[in-house]
Amino acid sequence: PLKLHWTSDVTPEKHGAEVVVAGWVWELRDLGRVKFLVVRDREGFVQVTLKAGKTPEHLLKMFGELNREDVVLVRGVVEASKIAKSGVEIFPSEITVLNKAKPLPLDIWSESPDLATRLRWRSVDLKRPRNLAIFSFASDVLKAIRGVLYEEKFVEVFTPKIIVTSTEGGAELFPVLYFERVAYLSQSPQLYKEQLTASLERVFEIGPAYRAEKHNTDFHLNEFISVDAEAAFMNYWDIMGLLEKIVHRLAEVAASAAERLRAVGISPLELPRSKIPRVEYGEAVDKLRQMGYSVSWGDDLTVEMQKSLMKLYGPVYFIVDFPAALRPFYTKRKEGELSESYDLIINGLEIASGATRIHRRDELEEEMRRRGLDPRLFESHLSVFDYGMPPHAGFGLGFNRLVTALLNLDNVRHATLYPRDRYRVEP
Ligand code: AMO
Repeated sequence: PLKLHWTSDVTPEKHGAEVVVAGWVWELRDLGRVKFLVVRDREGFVQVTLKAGKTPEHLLKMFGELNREDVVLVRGVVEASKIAKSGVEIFPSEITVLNKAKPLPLDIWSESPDLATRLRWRSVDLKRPRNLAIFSFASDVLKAIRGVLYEEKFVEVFTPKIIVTSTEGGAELFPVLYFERVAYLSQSPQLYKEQLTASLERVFEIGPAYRAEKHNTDFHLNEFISVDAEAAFMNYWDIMGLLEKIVHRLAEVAASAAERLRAVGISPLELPRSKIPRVEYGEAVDKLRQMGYSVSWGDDLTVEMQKSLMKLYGPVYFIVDFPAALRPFYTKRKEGELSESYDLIINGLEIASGATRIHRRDELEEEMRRRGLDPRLFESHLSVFDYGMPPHAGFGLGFNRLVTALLNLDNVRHATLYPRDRYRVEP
C-alpha cells in the first residue's frame, strides 16, 4: 500500500524512525519560518512540521497551495516533542498531494450543523472525528457480538431479503416488483432462522431488515441492521443468558473505547458486569402505575416509561413474560395470557426482543388463526414443522439502536451511516 503507518502508530517511542502516513489535511498554520500541517486519518491526527533550513525548499513552497481536506501522503522522520499536541511530530522529506479537495459544503472542524444538513452531505460529515469514533466503536461492538456467538457454537448464515410472507405484521412491508409478481423486502429473518434450527441448530445473521413504518421517530429507521440468533434446544431464559454474556462483553468494549469517545464529547453508558435484572411485565406495569403513569395491563411500554424504570432496575434490564397478545404469532404461550418472551432494555430503549417459539405445527396454526392469519399462506414454512422441528428460542437485536443506547446518543441516525427514513432515501 501507499500508506505504511496510521497516525496512531506515530508515537514518541518512534523517535528517529522514518514513517509514511497518508490522510487528509485537517489544519494548516503558517507562522513564517515554521509551518504546521495537521493530517487526519481514521485513527486520529498527526502534526507535520515544516521548518525553514530543515525542510526541503520545495515543500515549504508547496505548503501555500494546500487546502483543507486535500489527500496527502507524507514521508518523514518522527521526533518526540514537548510542544506538539500528541507529544510527537513528523519532519517531512516528501509530501505528495494525491488529490485536491474543494471547499467543503459544511463545517466539520468546529461547528456541528443541523442533522438534516449533515445527512444531506453524509460522506463529508463522516470525516468528522466524532463520527469516526462512533463508527469505529460500532465495528468493535459488532466484532464482540460475533465473537460471543461463535464461542457459543452459532454458525453465521444469510437468508433471503426478498420474501413473500410477512412475519412481524402485514401492513409494514415494502413491495418489490419481482419479475411477474409482487414480493416484499424482509422485515426479519424470523421464519428462516427458525427453520434452520432443524439442521444447523444454532444460527445467527447480521443483515438489513426493512419496515415500512410510516412514523418518523428518533429511534425508528425503515432499514436497520438486525442481529438475529436462533438456537435449537434452548428456551427464552437460555437466550437471555446469551444476551447477558453479550452485554458483559460489550462492557469491556465500551471501557476500552471510553478514552477515544470522551475526546470527541461522547460519554459511553456504564454497562453492568453483574447479573441483569429480569422484571416481569406485570410487575413493570404495577411499578409504572405507582409512579403515576396511566398504563394498563396489555399496553405497550413507551420509551419514557422504560427510562423511568431505570431508576428501579439500572440502565440494563429484561422485561419478561409479556401478554401473548402483544407478541407475534410464533411466540410460545405460557400459562394464562402470558408468553415465554422478553425484551432487553438498554438506556430506556428496546434493544432486543425474543422468545421461546412454538415448535409444533398444530399449535402454530392455531395461533395464526387466532390472529386472523391464513395458515395456507404459510404452507412452505409450516411444512418444515412436519419433519423434526426441535424446540427453539432466539433473539432479534437492533444494531443501530444498540450503538445509540451505548453511546448515549439522542437519535438512531447518529449511529447509522446512511439512514433510510420516511423522507430520506438518498444519499
Ligand atoms: P422486533 O420487531 O422487536 O422483533 O425487532 C427486533 C429489534 O430490532 C430493532 N428494531 C428497529 N430498529 C430501528 N428501526 C426500526 N424500525 C426497528 N424495528 C425494530 C429493535 C428491536 O428490539 N423477529 C423478532 C425478533 C425475534 O423474536 O427474534 C423481531 O423482528 O431494537
